[in-house]
Amino acid sequence: MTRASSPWMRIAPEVAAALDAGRAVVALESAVLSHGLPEAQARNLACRLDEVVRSAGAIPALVAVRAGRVEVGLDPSEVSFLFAAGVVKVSARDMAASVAQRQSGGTTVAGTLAAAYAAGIRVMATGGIGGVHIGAEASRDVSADLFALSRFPLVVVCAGSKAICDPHWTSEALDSLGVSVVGFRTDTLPAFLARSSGVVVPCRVETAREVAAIAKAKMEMRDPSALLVVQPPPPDAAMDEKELACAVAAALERARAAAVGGAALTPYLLREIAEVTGGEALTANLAVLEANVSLAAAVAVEISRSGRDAPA
Ligand code: PSU
Ligand code: MN
Repeated sequence: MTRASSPWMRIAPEVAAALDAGRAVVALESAVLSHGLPEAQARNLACRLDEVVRSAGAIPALVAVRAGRVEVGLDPSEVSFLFAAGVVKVSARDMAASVAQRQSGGTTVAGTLAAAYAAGIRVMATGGIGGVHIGAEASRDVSADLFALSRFPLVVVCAGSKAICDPHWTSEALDSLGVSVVGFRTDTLPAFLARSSGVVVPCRVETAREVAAIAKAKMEMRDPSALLVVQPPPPDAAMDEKELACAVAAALERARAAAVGGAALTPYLLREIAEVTGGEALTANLAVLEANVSLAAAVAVEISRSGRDAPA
């Protein structure tokens, strides 16, 4: 199959060539760059994640929307537009409008899944997915990431749902949506920056090859949903679960007092949590992203090795 760019989507030549040849490609989200981290860290992170994917033998495909075009495969040197004024956070619901209205934006997991699927990419990585928010009984705030995971058959590597979500409710929602969750060297759902939420995951694997085998089985069954691989943060960077919960509670309190809600809530809370923890959360966040991208690249390499003859 030849991957054609279109008026609304541009697939970088290197990514298109890799996909055509059945080589490993890893899609990366960009909302974490535009809305999740301070600019200096985000710029460094873009370079670092690019290197991590390449050193594992895969091709990175950073996804974002630039002036109304969905870019699949941005070079780290091209990310400046993500830090300009007016850059939006592009979730699944926002994709068409941001294209039609020529906006620029960082894509969330949901937005990235939609673009990566359209481009033919099988694997993506992120830090934490959006989930069912703490306080959702009143706010009804449930991330579109969960529904996107039920619609796009990619392997998605994460460290659970972001810190401001409830792991029990998020796990129940994934269950209801039929999303397969696999613990990578863990029996429980990680709590994003802390190693465990205590919520048991239904399946455990030890190697990237095992993940690839499950992904292949899902593909052969034409299962339309994602395979969510959850990996705990590296031990040396992981935060204490209680300390993290305290920082989240403090940040939520401040958000309530400042009446911040909707799509602006995550970026606000992340800033607050970084501040409350004196930067510890930021360091852990960067380590989590790097570890997840590394695992995603290893999985993509295994899939390309074993699955060239699998049905598309
Ligand atoms: N987790 C983080 N930082 C982030 C996000 C998650 O620690 O920036 C982003 C991801 O892009 C995720 C999105 O897909 O937040 C979910 O946003 P929402 O809850 O508005 O759907
Ligand atoms: Mn939300």
